[in-house]
Amino acid sequence: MTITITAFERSPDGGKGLARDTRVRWALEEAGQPYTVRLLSFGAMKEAAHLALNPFGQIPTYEEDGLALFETGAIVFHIAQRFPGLLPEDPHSRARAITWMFAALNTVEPTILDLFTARVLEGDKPWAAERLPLVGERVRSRLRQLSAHLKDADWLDGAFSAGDLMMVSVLLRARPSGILDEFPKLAAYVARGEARPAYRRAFAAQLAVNTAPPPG
Ligand code: GTB
Repeated sequence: MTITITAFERSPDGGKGLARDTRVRWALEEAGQPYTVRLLSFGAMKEAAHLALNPFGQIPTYEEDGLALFETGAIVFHIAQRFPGLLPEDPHSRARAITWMFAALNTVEPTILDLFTARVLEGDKPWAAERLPLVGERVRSRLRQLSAHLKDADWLDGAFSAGDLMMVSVLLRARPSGILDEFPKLAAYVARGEARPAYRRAFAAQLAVNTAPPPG
């Protein structure tokens, strides 16, 4: 069985691990599964061959023995179901870990993406100064709630799971704004995720791609 994922040939973040292939690489590393990476230019992502894998022309995608997936939620969930190490065996604990994956993607990530849009993509618009505090406050509200749940625990629900993998991946995107560091328990939670050997391997692999000299 060969697993192939797609990633940016050159990520806009220069290899800080913020592009979404990092969470898929991390899941594969946690599961101990080897994988190969097909690197794509922005142009190639919009060509028919890639659109057949992801109709939205985005990375990452995941291929394994005739199965093709897109959406990191679906990909990480598939990896976690297929291989041991990312979801608990006990049915209730498993359902709760899956709930945290959805919470990361549906309840926390949208606020953080809005903040990125407001700060980076729309930062020069005339209305940006008015909008930014509102968007920032929505992120703070979610992080306050998440921090109140986590308290001083290492992980969201007992042992590390795909729920933590997804939540840490999502929270990392809030760090450049400085808001993550306003919540020391969450900043420490993210640091625990980043310290995991599997995360470090995933981060190093995407960094190597993004710091390699251009081909030719
Ligand atoms: N919901 C989808 C998923 O979870 O898989 C979203 C996938 C997605 O947004 N992919 C982005 C993409 O392909 C790359 S990760 N964008 C190109 C396009 O849409 O044409 C998003 C991303 C990009 C850059 C940074 N960065 O520079 O920090 C971080 C994250």
